[in-house]
Amino acid sequence: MTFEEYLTSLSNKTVAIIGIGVSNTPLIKLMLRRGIKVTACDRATREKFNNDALLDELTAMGATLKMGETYLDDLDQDVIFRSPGIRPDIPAFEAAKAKGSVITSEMEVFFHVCPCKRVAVTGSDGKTTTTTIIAKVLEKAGYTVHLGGNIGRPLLPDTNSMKPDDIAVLELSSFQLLTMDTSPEIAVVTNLAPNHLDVHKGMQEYIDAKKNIFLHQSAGQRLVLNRDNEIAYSFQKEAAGEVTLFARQSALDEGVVLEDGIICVKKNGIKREVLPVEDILIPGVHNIENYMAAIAALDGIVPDEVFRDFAKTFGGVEHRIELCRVLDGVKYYNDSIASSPSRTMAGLRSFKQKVILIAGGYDKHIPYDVMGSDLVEHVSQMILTGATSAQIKAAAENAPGFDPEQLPIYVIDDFAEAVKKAHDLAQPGDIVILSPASASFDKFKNFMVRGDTFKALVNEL
Ligand code: UMA
Repeated sequence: MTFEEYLTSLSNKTVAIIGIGVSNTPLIKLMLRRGIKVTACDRATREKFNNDALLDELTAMGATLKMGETYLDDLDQDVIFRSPGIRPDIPAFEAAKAKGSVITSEMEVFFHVCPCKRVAVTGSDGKTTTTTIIAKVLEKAGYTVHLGGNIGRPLLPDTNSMKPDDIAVLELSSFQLLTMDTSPEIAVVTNLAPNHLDVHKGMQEYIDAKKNIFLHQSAGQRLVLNRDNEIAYSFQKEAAGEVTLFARQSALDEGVVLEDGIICVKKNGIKREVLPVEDILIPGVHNIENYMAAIAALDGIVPDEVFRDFAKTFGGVEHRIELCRVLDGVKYYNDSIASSPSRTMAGLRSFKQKVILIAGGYDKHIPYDVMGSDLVEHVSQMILTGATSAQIKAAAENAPGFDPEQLPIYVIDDFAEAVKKAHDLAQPGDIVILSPASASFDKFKNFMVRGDTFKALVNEL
């Protein structure tokens, strides 16, 4: 089905769109422009939503708005789009389904109507950087690329401008994958570790959601898996497509490996050197893994030299170990994207020296003990701010080798004060990094606002 045919099929139907956020807003506008009857719903009250201009615009375009506590009451539209952050099995959706409504999402529909090949990346860590590398390398190789998904841009509204020879490159979250019944031509799983357990029913549901990235593939399609991550590797058993493994640590006879500091592709008994690690500008072993995943995804599609040229100049994605200022010999890094312990651990390990860490944030009910040893090993002073401060403090204090003299910990709830404290503590040559190991929602709208706030505060120092 084309997107046009899909839109036409909605012309005599009612549509509810739940969540007026990044995923859905462009879709709401497009449907209204096509004369489709849309009810746009959001749990935020008008006041809390804090964007009168948008709400007025939607109303002027013909939308019915349902805001606040009762936003899910009496859902009975023919088609209901949910935002990624809303579970598909909430009672309001179940009741609507029983009355005949179809529950779907922007991403599900996009997968059904996308006219070109799709490369999609999921995983707990490394998704955005890997997705960005894949998209930019494909562009350098001459493809027209549409980059979107969890990275922050919905692609469905742009479907009509896509050509069959283009490539859509998508970052997919577990929330988006939860109900997906289609898989991309090339699927990449970077790694899996506990995350989002505040929304998912448990680790198993999180893993099962991720599997939808490849379960609906067919023979000949490609699945890229991380051999070093046991959960990701276990997906091989259920793969319908052809599996390409990558491994920074494990030995492999076939796949993408790291040997003598060079990322190599081993295929049919022949080894090809693709990318020397010293050519990779962005720091950290996790970024070597991100390149390995991208090379596995695009092997045979993009010439090796494109990877080599690209890696030398690509400085990374905003909010991901982003160098934001050098002041009085102190380097300030914004790693606001690090919303889980594993992410912060990867960030800490990418520096050769100990760092001054600012961490803490919204509590997703995930374990923090895992990061204790990394804190002791890689952090010289720690400033904790936000809801998870106590858990992170305990993780450090309970770790083997913890010494309060070697790792002083300051708990400062006010974010701006925490940044000032880091500045007061830092000496020339030091590194200060915001890498919260927690989501941002206790104090900020999202990790981007948190990162922008950090950068603004650092620039005011
Ligand atoms: N809302 C409700 N009811 C709810 C939950 C939310 O009405 O139960 C409303 C909110 O008030 C808000 C709107 O829904 O006004 C949308 O909020 P949202 O944040 O859930 O969704 P979007 O703004 O559409 O953003 C989503 C992703 N957010 C989540 O999955 C939580 C964005 O990823 C993504 O970039 C965007 O779609 C485009 O695809 C963010 C994220 O944090 C960056 N993702 C998680 C991660 O990467 O770890 C999964």
